[in-house]
Amino acid sequence: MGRPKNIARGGAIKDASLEYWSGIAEAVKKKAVSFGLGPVEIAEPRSSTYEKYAKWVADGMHGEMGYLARDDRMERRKDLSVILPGVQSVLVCGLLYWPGRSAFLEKATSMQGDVSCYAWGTDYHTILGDRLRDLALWMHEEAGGTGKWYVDTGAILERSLAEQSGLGFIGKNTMLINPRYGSGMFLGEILTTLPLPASPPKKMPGCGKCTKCQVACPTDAFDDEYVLDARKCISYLTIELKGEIPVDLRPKMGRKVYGCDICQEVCPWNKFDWDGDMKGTSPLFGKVAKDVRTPDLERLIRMTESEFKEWFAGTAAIRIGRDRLRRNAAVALGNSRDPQAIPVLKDAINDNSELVRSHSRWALDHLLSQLRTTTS
Ligand code: B12
Repeated sequence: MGRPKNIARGGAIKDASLEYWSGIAEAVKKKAVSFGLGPVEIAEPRSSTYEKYAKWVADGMHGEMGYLARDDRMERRKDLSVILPGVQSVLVCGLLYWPGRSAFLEKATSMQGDVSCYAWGTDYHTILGDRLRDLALWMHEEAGGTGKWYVDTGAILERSLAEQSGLGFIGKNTMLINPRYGSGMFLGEILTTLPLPASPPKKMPGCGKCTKCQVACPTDAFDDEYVLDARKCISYLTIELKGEIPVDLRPKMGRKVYGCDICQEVCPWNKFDWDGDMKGTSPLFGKVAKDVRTPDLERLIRMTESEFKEWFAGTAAIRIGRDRLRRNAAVALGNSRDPQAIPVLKDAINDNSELVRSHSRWALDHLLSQLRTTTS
C-alpha cells in the first residue's frame, strides 16, 4: 500500500498546559496567513450535523454523486477518528476567491457561455492543497503529532466543521458565509492529533428574513431553507451529472456551461468590492482569461480534444472532460435566442458524441420555437 500523500508526521506530543497549546494555535494561525491562506479557525473534531447529512442522502438529494452515499465514507463523516485515530482538533482554513460585485456587472453576450467564477483561474484544489500541506508539515514539525489535510474531496462535512469553528454561519443557500468576506471562500481542513484549543464561539448574524437566494434560483433547487436538492442545482447539472440533463430543467439553465454563482451573486453578504490591498489579490485569478470566463459557445461546441486541453488547462473545468462541456454548450446555444446559433446546432446534431447530438437536437427545437414566439 502506498503512503497517503496528505499526511504530516512529527515527533511526540508535548504534555503541556492549555496556555502552551493556545500559543501554538496562535502561531499556526499567523503562519497560515504567511502561507497565503485566508481566515483560519479551530474546531473540536465533532460531526454535529451528521443526521442532517444522512437524511439528505436518504432523500436521494445527492443524485448520481454515488461517492456521497458510500457506506464506508458515511462512517468517516460520522466519526473523524476513523480518518485520523487520536484526532483532537481540526484547523479549518478559508481561501478567498470571490471577485467582488463589479465582476458580475460584465455580462456575456448571447453567443457566449457563463462559467462560475470559482473556475476562472487556477484550480483551487491545487492552490489550497499546496498551502495546507505546507502548513501541516510546518506545524507538525514544530509541535509533533500527526495531521491529515483535505480540500473538498475527503469524506468530511466541511461546512459543518467551518460553522463549528466560528469561520462563519450556514446561509439559506447552504453556503458557509463569513460576515466579513462573504461566501466566496473555499474550505480546507487539517485534522490533527495536537490538542489545539477550539476557537471561542462567535455571535453570527445569520440570514434573518432574507430569501433572495431561494427566489433567484432558476431551477428552484432549494427544497427548503438550508436544504439544496443537488439534482436541480445548475452546478450539479453542468459539472457532476454525466449523462442526459433532465429536459424540463434545460430551458432554466440559461447559458451556464460550468457551475453557477446565482445563489451567491444575489446574497447581500457578497455585495462588496475588494479595495485597497485586497484588490485583485485572489490567487485563483492569477491567470484569468476572458475566454474561460465567458467562452464563445460556437468555439466551445466545436473544440477538439487538444483545443479543450489547452484552453482549460489548470482550471477546475478540465476535470469534466470535453464532451460534458460541449453538451452544456449545446443547451446554452438552445437558450441563446440568437439565430446565429442555428447553423452551429445544425452541425452539432451530426456530432460524433451521442451526448452532444441529443442535447443539440433538443437545443435546435427549443431555439427555433423560442425564435418563432418572439417573431409572431
Ligand atoms: C456535494 C457538493 C456539492 C453538490 C451539493 C451541494 C450542497 N449544497 O449539498 C453540488 C454539486 C450541487 C455543489 C455545488 C456547489 N459547491 Co460544492 N461541495 C460538495 C461537497 C463535496 C459535499 C457537500 C455535502 O456534503 N452536501 C450535503 C449537505 C447536506 O451538506 P452541507 O451542504 O455541507 O450542509 C451541512 C451544513 O450546512 C449543516 N447544516 C445544514 N443546514 C443547516 C442549518 C443550520 C442553521 C446550521 C447551523 C447548519 C446546517 O449540515 C449539513 C450536513 O452536515 C463539499 C465538500 C465537502 N466535503 O464538504 C463541496 C463544497 C460544499 N462546495 C463548495 C462550492 C464552492 C460549491 C459551489 C459554489 C460551486 C459552484 N459555483 O458551482 C456550488 C454551490 C451550490 C450550493 N448552494 O451549495 C464549497 C463551499 C464553500 C462554502 N463557503 O460554503 C465546498 C465546501 C468545497 C470546498 N472545499 O470549498 N457542491
